[in-house]
Amino acid sequence: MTLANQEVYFSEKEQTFDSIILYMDLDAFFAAVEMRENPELSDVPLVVGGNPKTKQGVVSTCNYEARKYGIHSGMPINQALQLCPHLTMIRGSFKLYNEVSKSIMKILEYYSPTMKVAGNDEAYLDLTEVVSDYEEARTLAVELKDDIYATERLTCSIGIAPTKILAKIASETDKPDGLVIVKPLEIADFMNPLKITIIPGVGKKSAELFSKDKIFTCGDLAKFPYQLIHQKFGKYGLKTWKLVRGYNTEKTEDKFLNSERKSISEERTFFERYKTWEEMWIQIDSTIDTIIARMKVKHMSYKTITLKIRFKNFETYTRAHSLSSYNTSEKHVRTVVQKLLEEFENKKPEDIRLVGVKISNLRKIDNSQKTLTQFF
Ligand code: TTP
Ligand code: MG
Repeated sequence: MTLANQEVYFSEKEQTFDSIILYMDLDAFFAAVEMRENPELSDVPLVVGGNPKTKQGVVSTCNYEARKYGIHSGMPINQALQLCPHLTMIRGSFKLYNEVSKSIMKILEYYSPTMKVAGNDEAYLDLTEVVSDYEEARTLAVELKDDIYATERLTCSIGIAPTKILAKIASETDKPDGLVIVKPLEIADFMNPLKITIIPGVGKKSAELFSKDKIFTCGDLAKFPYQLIHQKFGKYGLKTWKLVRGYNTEKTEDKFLNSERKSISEERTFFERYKTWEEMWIQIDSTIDTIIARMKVKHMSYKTITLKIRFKNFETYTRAHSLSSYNTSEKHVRTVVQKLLEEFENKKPEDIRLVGVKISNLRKIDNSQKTLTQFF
């Protein structure tokens, strides 16, 4: 790529590439945990999710052996079985996944004080203040991978780049067990050959629309005249155009990475049907465990607790309760969530599709406060 070309990438006023962000995502998370627990499953195509008896439900995830048959997350189990009749199916050990997730996040915390948990098996670390260059970031990433493997016997894929989105994309280009680094001057060479669908938010429909203008790769879109983008594809097109050039379109990125978080939340979608409230509570309770663990790591106190509940017909309710003062009590979260759940007692737990719990109105607790609370 010529320097002139590269200059275009740096010309936008708001754009700087001086952060070093690491993104980590575990490989085939649920399936990898199952393979670790039962080594005889390692070489067979395996899916987690659905009901092995009725052959109903949806694939939560599958191992890389199953992916060779075209199986992927979200696929109905019966379709997966058509693609691979000798498929092994496992309902899933969600409590264990949750414990592993917590343990992984604890490991990550050690590598940077500024971290964003993005899901049960993925997180961003801001390494800007931690390493002096990309070579040091590579060394750190190798250590992190070794640490994760030594502790949990799981592999992960890591991307390192100047923005969150580039780091995520980088990690996706070499799975499983990959480590991809994209330095500022390499952004265009890295992005240009990638299919346009690598950009989050560009699905089949958008790809089809772009293809009418012979836009198939990120490079095709990057060189599309800026003036025509808005005219042809509107605001969405402009945003995607910026993304393929590696621009950081998330206005709050720097702020969120370097400032205190405003809320801690966790949502869980149930592919299983839990027939009793007791079974459902076990799931919600472990969601609360995750939130509390994250709150403790961040030394936060909270004031507001929110419950979100979605039924299979997609009816969604959010119910919040605010306490009169800041609190660090684990028990209070459980009691309030239980209280908020009472409204739904006459509904069938098996109809619940998603439950989310959030604590918000957060405040950092200082050391003098810590000794006064039942924090540790
Ligand atoms: P992902 O990181 O999307 O998938 P993965 O870790 O299984 O595979 P990859 O190697 O491609 O990263 O999701 C993490 C876990 O979240 C996954 O193991 C199972 C769960 N999950 C669901 O339950 N339903 C879903 O639709 C998806 C995408 C994930
Ligand atoms: Mg993953």
